[in-house]
Amino acid sequence: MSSTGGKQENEEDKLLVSLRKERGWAFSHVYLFQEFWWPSSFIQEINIFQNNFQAKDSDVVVASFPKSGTTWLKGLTFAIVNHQSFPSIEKHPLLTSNPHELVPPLYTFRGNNTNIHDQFLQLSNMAEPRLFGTHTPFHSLPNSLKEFNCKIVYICRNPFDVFVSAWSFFKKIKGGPLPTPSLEEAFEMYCNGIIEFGPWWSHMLGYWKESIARPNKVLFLKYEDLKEDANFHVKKVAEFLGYPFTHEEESNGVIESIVKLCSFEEMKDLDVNKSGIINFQVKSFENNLFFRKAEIGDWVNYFSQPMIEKLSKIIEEKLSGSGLSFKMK
Ligand code: PPS
Repeated sequence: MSSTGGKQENEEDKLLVSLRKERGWAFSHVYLFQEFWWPSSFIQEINIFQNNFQAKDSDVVVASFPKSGTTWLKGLTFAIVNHQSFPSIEKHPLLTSNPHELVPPLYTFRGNNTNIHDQFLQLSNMAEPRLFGTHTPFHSLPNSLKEFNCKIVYICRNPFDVFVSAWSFFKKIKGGPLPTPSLEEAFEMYCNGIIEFGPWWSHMLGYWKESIARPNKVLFLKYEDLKEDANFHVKKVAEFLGYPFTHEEESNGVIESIVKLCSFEEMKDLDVNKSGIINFQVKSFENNLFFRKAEIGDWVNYFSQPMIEKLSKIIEEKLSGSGLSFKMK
């Protein structure tokens, strides 16, 4: 790392060597660190952020397991929090920027050449409220984010569709030296919890339990519920985050226009999302890859009967007693 040079790199190497390692989906390897599977580039960031990131009470974090509706929720959250700054949908930043640009990932803020001190300075100078996205499991979040009064909105999706969405996505992106696992290989890995940021059940349960213990801190949403009644959930998110709509805004259709602006149909057809590219620290992605089918139940086109039985059993075992359940179709 540029800030501390060779000694730091040595420490990182030592840490990586000590961790259990498996083949990843998008990354050639993932490492078991703090009970979750991480690409190597995240592990050092996690450590540094856990101890040094300074949350602000006004911070808003959009958290998710990958392929659960992150792009959608980032768009909605940005539009909700800024609804008074951008009352005109015609000039809205979401028409020209992908939601991942407007709600940047917490850990990829640092460009390759920026040292950690400069990164934290940039973070502390960001305009408030700062909006961040993260796939970090709850228990690995920076301590201050967990302790301060800032808010976390988590989006969860049924594990069948998450699997298909993740496999379809990872298949399209250029990964490491190894080819993307086949559907069958990926399914075995998924059932063993081995996927970037997995196990998915621990990820979901971490935020689920926290949302029950601290409902003012963590709002737990389901992709399927959002699809069923987006207006209701946009209102709920706005109230939770402390940016409620006035009666006048409601009767002027502000909620409906935000829902429309962030709808899959509108977003996927924007130039920025058809041809733009987003550069994260570890990888670049074509924006169009974040928009595929956006259906509930597309998994039926990919799953054999034995796969259905196996994943259903895992969901039952892992989530049993938690109260967390999903609409599958
Ligand atoms: S990522 O890479 O983790 O940020 O991906 P994520 O955004 O979580 O998940 C991608 C899936 O979400 C669908 N999508 C949407 N659904 C509804 N509304 C909107 N606006 C929207 N934008 C993206 C996207 O199509 C992926 O789902 P699948 O099932 O693959 O189509």
